[in-house]
Amino acid sequence: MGFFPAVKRFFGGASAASAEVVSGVEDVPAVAVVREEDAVALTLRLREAEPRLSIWLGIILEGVDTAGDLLNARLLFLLRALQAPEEEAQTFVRDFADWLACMEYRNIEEFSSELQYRLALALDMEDEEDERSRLFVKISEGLARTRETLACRLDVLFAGHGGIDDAFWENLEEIFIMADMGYETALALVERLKERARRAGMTEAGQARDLLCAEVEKIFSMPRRISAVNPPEVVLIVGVNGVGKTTTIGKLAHRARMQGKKVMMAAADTFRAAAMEQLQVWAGRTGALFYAKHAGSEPASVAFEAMEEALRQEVDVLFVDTAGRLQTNVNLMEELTKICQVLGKKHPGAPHRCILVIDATTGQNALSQTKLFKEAVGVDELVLTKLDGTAKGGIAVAVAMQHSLHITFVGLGEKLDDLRPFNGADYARALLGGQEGQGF
Ligand SMILES: Nc1nc2c(ncn2[C@@H]2O[C@H](COP(=O)(O)OP(=O)(O)OP(=O)(O)O)[C@@H](O)[C@H]2O)c(=O)[nH]1
Ligand SMILES: [Mg+2]
Repeated sequence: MGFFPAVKRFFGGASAASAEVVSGVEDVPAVAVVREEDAVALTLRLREAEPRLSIWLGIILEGVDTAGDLLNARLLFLLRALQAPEEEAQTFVRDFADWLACMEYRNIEEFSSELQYRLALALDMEDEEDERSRLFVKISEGLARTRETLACRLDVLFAGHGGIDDAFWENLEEIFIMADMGYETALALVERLKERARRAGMTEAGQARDLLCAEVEKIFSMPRRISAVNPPEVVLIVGVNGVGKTTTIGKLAHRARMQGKKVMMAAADTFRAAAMEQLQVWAGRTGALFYAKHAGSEPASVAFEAMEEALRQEVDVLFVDTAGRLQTNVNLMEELTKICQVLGKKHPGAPHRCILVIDATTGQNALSQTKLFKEAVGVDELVLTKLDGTAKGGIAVAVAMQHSLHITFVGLGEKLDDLRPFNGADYARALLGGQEGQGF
């Protein structure tokens, strides 16, 4: 649920945006206002514009180059135009201004993407076409290297092969292996495609792309789950060293905060003092509560006490950060099992979500990571980070196919807004090529 109920309609009432001085809400400093004549012009332009967040934002930000009063006034104007409750609109603007100051961002290019992201979350507009296409562009960029090895070879095969025969399937299998899917996955995927092609009565290689896209999309579609929890929701983050666990907590906490939730982070990575400080910085950036003990404390005891604190303070979500560990280190994997046990003892059902973070630039090792973490803590979902780097896109297919796990989010960079919900259809399209808007 967003700060504001899903605002999909535009300008429901006549007095959508007012040009009054902001006052009357305690602790909120007066915000500069949009001049009366500008307000009229803006209102008219917004009303005529295509109803998309990026377009509205483009209009509102015209002539705004830097952070400051003008930006705040225009944002408030847009939120009022969308009939956001006054207090929540002001909180949004104030929080954003505070964040800009904290990050020392001044020029609009430094923060416009974050601003659109925050608005999309707060207005519950993230699944709109706009946001999805922004995500698609980013994923496509990250998968550029894989596309060279996969989509281009597929193009050659599909265009040049003519009829479907054994050599076609062998070529396809080789292409999958080269795209980091691994032997087993490549073999299994080809078998599934053969079956699909037989059922569809397909005889020409040129028809195979749609079939392949549909199959990959199917691999990513998982059965629905119960997402309701007994609060606080407890999210345990695990994974090997340096994959982006702590950063992902920061990004997930940011999303939760933008959706109006009270968040706590627990530093159960007690291995390094720097790891606790890193998490604390993320807590500061996102406005989350933070729980830590001294370096070297037992991780399970930190988790237990943080759980107590989260219950006491009635937080909505508790994120538990853990130290990176090799999946083959039995002692450290047992430590994770213990963390799960103490959380569950204090709060039935916890951890409600155990997220395995996988670095998308990793190759086949991701399969063994998934297997062993699953055995130790019963992984519920995967987050795939560093898709913006030289990602090995095929690994997502391999992991999802062999372990039947939801990939819920993808990391597309180091900033707060660089985490997006995973969409199997978009990912398949970015990975396998094919025409934009082909719509599978
Ligand atoms: N490009 C890119 N970098 C990322 C992404 N996620 C994390 N990083 C970077 O990866 C590095 C490691 O991130 P951390 O969040 O510290 O990783 P970690 O898994 O907590 O590491 P340990 O706690 O040491 O095991 C940092 O430099 C992050 O900024 C991503 O999606 N894209
Ligand atoms: Mg970490």
